[in-house]
Amino acid sequence: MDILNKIQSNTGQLALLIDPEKTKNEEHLIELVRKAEFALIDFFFVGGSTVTRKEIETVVSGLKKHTSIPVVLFPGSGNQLSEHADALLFLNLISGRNPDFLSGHHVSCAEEVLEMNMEVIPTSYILIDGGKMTSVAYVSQTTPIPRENSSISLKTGIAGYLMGQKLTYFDAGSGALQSVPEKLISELKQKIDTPVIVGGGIRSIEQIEQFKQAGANVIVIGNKIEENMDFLLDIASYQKTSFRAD
Ligand code: 1GP
Repeated sequence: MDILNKIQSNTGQLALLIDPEKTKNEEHLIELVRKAEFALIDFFFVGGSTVTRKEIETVVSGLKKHTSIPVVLFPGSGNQLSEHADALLFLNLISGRNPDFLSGHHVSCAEEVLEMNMEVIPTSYILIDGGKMTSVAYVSQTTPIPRENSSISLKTGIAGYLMGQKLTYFDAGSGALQSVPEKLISELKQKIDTPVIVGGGIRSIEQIEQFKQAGANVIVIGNKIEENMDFLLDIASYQKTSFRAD
């Protein structure tokens, strides 16, 4: 199954975000993979705001060597590519007005991406204020949408859909103090037929369950697992009980 189909196929799937700048060595990566497999993680996302191409290549190749969990590029710039990944989120940062993140990076890597023959998923990337300045807001030089203003967030999501994006990613930014409001996801899904990814500041099983109930297809967790890899064991127990309940 291709990656977009897999994303669309269910709600409450989990992605583990790996920022290659924070991956210590191969042993560390292998331990992460083993625990992620035990926790039935659905995807690895790889990317970061200031990661080099070499760092991306090293982590993607390492993952492909040690696991069959799909690896999806979540790039912070046009050079965060690896032909070994299974898919690329071709992010359009439509909550911002910085032309580099609307089309500039895309133009600079276009030929290379085409030649890679990889699944490319056009994605509306929408930043929502998460209570602090995040790296993604700083590096992209864009202003996130105010958290309480769901009307702007919804209109932005609908605009992305009308522009032909295949996926909507609401992100409060890595390390956000507050995650995206869950009701934004259910409200958007009532209006348009789009798969939704949500991330930024998700640090508990309760939040994961709330986002699943709201209809999020993929819930992304980065920081919490960087700080405490054993959170994957809590996820494993959650997965067992939630599968039993389904
Ligand atoms: C950030 O959505 C991701 O782009 C994940 O955020 O690191 O806060 O989990 P966290």
